[in-house]
Amino acid sequence: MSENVAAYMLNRLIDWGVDRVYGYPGDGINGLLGAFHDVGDRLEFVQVRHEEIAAFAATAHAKFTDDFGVCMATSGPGAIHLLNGLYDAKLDKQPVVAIVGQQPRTALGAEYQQEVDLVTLFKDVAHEFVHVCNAPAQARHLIDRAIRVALTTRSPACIIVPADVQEMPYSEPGRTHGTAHSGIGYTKPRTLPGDAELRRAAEILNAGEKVAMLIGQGAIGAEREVMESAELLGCGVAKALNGRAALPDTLPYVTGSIGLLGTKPSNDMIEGCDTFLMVGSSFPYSEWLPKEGQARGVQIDIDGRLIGLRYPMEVNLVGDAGETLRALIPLLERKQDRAWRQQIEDEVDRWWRILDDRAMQDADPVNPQRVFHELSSRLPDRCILTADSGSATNWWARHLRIREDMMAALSGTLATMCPSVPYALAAKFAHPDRPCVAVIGDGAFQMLGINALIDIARYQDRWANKQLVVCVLHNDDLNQVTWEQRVMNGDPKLEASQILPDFPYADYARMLGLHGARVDTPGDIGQAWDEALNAGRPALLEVITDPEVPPLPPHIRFEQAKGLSSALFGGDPAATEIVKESIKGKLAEFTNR
Ligand SMILES: Cc1ncc(C[n+]2csc(CCOP(=O)(O)OP(=O)(O)O)c2C)c(N)n1
Ligand SMILES: [Mg+2]
Repeated sequence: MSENVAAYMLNRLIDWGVDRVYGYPGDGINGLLGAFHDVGDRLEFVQVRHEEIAAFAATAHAKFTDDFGVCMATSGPGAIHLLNGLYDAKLDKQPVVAIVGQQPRTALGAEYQQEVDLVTLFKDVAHEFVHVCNAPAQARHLIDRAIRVALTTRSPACIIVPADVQEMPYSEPGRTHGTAHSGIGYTKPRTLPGDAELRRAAEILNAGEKVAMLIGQGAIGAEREVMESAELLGCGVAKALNGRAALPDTLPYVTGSIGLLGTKPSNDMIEGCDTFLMVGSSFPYSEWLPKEGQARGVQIDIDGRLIGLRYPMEVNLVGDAGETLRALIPLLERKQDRAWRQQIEDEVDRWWRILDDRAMQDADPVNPQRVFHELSSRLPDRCILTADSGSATNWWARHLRIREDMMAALSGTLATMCPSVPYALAAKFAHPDRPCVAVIGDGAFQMLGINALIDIARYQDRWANKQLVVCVLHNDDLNQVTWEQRVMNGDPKLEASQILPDFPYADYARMLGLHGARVDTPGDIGQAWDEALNAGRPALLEVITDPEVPPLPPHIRFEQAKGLSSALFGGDPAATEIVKESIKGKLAEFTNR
């Protein structure tokens, strides 16, 4: 018997090198699921607790490999559940292919059960490619194109396969009018700007006296080139969150993250620079970039649609970060005057001491900064770090000294809650030999982490290296938003929307057969990290942290200070504690001169 459309599609994925599909079943994809019997262990269906986890995992697969991720869900509700994870891929520019079922063609238009207009549903998130497989002969080019479009445009692509088409016998497209005859394979192009543009860029960079560099995820893999150009330019390098692991924090001129979650050296460097070089980043917040007119700008970005968007650059170099820097380096003159560079290094050195001090200050019961401070020196070699969206993202962005050969990811642009545990799952599947540390707030853990931890428990035996720690910051609060309400809007904490129900996170992990530890004393954190990292199985570290330690930017801007004071005077239930904690943080800056 000839293979059906579903089996053909799976085999085609295998031919493209796919070996894992994250998904969840439903009768809309019964044909595809049945076909997994035909392909045996050449393609694995990794069942996760929620379609959103599947989409996050596929996104993370793309983030942690050079490849694309694949997720699969049933029609209607399953497809809808994928959306948030697919938007994460879209906004962070990751290639993901989503394959979803649909009701049989005979039912469509009949207000049938689970009938959702899936093309319209996916039209925004997968705007580069969303198509329905209406005839067997389409299967080949739909798979080929979805993958190639996802890789070329670095975005999600979606194929919708009605249930009846999945079961139809596959037939190759005839050599007739109205058919397509696609093939397999994709090679990344070398993209490099022209010589004249490179020379203009070099002129600007050579003329500058105080150069600042900002790198993002596009600089991942271009570490050597970034280091060499930073050396020549005598500049410091700030990192957008998605480029957190592009350059080690152990280099003395790396100023760390930028923006609301950023560091003071990054802020000072940007405020003081006369020349601005942005590489592979689309960092959005203009108030943290140089003022218009302050600095001459050069940008390198692979995507011509995005370049020149955040700051009016004099030269926009469309090209791959590594390739373009390699071509630029011979044109750069080494800055003789190293005073600017020295000033940056001194600031960076001082800032790390401030952070150490801040982390060691008392809080009630545990200062969240201490959790990251203790982890930083214990990060295993080659470890993969994942973070969620919440107050912990601030500490993750500032306090961890990322070293060479590590990877890090979070939902940088969508900034959605919940990716951190699904990302960790996908990290382990993609790199079973590497340690992984995921951090997440209690709100996000209650939202989806609880479910994703079941997946970690289930699949743990598959991974050669068992080091996987999920650290939950237990503060009984949706803390990041509580602070945003205070600082941005000047509103006191609204307890009805902000306070979380209690949950025994460590007990829960133990119930799942994992190592679970609960810490409520600052002095115990170091040992708890050691035990969790060496438990011989995945672990959950629950730390009871103080929600009144302000995750404020290094330089509170006037509007934010104004907002905070009106929140405190407006009857915030924690006003006194906040004032105490904020003053302690500020004092650390003055005592570390
Ligand atoms: C899906 C989603 N819903 C809501 C938000 C808004 N939001 C951002 S951070 C946050 C609070 C997260 O709380 P928690 O996970 O407990 O972390 P904490 O800030 O307390 O450390 C919320 C509600 C979001 N980013 N994503
Ligand atoms: Mg919380």
